[in-house]
Amino acid sequence: MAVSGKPDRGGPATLITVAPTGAESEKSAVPALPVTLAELVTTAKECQAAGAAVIHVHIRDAQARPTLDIGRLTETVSALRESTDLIVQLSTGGAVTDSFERRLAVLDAGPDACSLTCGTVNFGDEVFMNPWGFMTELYAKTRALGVVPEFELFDFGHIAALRRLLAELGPPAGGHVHCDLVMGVPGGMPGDAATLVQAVAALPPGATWSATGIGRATLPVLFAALAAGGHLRVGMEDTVTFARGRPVASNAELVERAAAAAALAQRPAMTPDAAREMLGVPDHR
Ligand code: KMH
Ligand code: ZN
Repeated sequence: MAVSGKPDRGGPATLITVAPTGAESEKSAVPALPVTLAELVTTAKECQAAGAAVIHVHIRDAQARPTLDIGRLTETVSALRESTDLIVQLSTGGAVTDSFERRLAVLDAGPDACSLTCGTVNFGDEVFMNPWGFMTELYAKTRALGVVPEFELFDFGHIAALRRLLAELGPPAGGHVHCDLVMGVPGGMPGDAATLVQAVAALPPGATWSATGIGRATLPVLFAALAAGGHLRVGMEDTVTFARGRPVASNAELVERAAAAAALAQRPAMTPDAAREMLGVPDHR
């Protein structure tokens, strides 16, 4: 798949983020899930070759359980930087069981970028907690350390909270606002075209955005995002089913599919360098 990319904001190229692991699926149930550092690095290289420019990272411990261990996170950032050109975005969401303290400490691993969820949301049978005080503390830390945040928006109220955050605390590190609409979580906004169009209309002026659909929402959200001029996030964090009855074989095939759809839409996959320029991410390699 051709990878190109004029870096102009809102321009023709499509930023593809891969979220390869997440914190929810179990390795025993999903053997293709990358859970070791070696598996993650291999996945990252394959996904870059397929058209990804950003990697959204959750890591696992030696038993393949989600962890925010700072030593492992630091090692992961270094390994991904050495082996790929991808922008390394660490998750500050972690798992629903992670404490605010540990989630704030993620930034000490020195990533290029991080996720920052703009509000609490029901998350299936669980609750993903992001109260205002935590959001502001995390945001202030991103600004102090120069880590570029990506604002994760699971529901419409999160867009209002993002606007308040920017108004009260100022612009993010890098100076540019980039959001990710996470659609189709049970408890968040649904993953359909009408909802996507409404959400995009409510974003702060000048913001760029990607979208991801969870599970069955994957393809409707992917096509709606391309049609509406947005960017894409795909990966096994968000879906482990490629087609009805057919498990995902690798993250790379999800990126390949996204890059093929973007190319068909005449908006080919953006290079990591072009993505750095669009997002205001310094090159730490
Ligand atoms: N694992 C979810 C509870 C993020 O990475 O910032 C939260 C999540 C969002 O995945
Ligand atoms: Zn995540």
